[in-house]
Amino acid sequence: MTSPEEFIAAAEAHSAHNYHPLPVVVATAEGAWMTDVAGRRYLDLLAGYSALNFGHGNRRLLNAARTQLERVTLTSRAFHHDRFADFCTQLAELCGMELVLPMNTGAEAVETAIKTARKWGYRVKGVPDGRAKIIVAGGNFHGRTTTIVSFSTDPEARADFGPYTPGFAIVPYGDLAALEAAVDDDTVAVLLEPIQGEAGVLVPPPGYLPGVRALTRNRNVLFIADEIQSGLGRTGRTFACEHEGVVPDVYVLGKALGGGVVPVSAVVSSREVLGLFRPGEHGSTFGGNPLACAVALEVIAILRTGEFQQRAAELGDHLHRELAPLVDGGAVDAVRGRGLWAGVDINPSRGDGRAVSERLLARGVLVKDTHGATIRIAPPLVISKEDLDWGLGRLRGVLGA
Ligand code: IF1
Repeated sequence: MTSPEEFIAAAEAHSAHNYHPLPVVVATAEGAWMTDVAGRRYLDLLAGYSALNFGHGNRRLLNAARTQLERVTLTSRAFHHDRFADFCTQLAELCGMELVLPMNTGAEAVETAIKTARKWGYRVKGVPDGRAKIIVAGGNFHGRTTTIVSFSTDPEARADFGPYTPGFAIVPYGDLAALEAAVDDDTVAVLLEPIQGEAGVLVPPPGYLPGVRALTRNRNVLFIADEIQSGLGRTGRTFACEHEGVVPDVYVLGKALGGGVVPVSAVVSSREVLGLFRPGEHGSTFGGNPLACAVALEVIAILRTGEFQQRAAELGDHLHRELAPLVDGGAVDAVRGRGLWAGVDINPSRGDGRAVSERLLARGVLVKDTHGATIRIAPPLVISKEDLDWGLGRLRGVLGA
């Protein structure tokens, strides 16, 4: 039998080292648990960065995929197929919007949203050609394409990838006055994560998102909400914007839209905005393919019940009640988040995020560190309270709390 070390050595010998994975080699997974090549089980508190909201091996999603695999998996958009209309109709309805432009990865959907906003700026708002400006927040993470990293504030994400795409302005996240000052006649959109994931699960100050909504409406600027990680149940609502009673002009969705089975992403907006595209102006070989639509239709059906949103809200309250005392005990400097999603800043006396992640790995729990001292907790929304408590017990143990 091949040992984990042999798998890892072979992977490192033949792949680019653009990741530094934890030393675990997963072979199978079910629900909130993964099993490695040696048969050891791990509680998954990362859920593929919220792509696996509905759990590993979700029966409904696998059955939808299995059925579609036997019918047709790809037609390209050169032809229609019989799952496309339902997918677009039902996703638009879930979002309370009119049109859908399907893509595959989150970054592709963000790039699509950027092109959409620019086109709207020139064709509807009347911004002079080439002058469109999009405002983003410091600490943002929207993907890794050269245009997206052009407006990243993370030196690691940007270094060596210039020259950078112009047309973006960066303001501090949560600072409404700075945003207001940055909006000018060439501004076509504000692009924000309603909760910043990579930055450490940063929830903006109450009133911020409603302020962004009012400002963008008053200044004829599109409000684009990147809900790729925060959306589709993670925070206890279908969309994180809902917690603040905000409906953006454009939703950017991904990750859990494909349930962790296939990459599915989409831009969802009004006819005024997405209706501007003409044939040949944008597209993707796999965007809106039959297999993606079949799985995403099942995701939408699951979300329509509200069951997972309710679970994430209730179990998320429990999660945050259990994490709060860690701050008082000195093991943790801060806890942030909403629903079944938390960013935990480890006190340096207990080690950095990577060290804590490795100690948790040794105790059967998988988390991911971000930016040194923070670990993210984002289990599949199917996790049981007992398993969540077991995982939190392991966290207390490795923190000496
Ligand atoms: C990796 C981070 C999280 C995202 C938001 C767009 C995208 C993402 C809000 C792009 C993707 C993933 C990428 C993944 C790790 C993970 C991540 F650490 F990179 F930043 F979740 F916080 N908007 N986030 O969170 O979507 O193109 O990846 O499908 O390893 O790069 P994508």
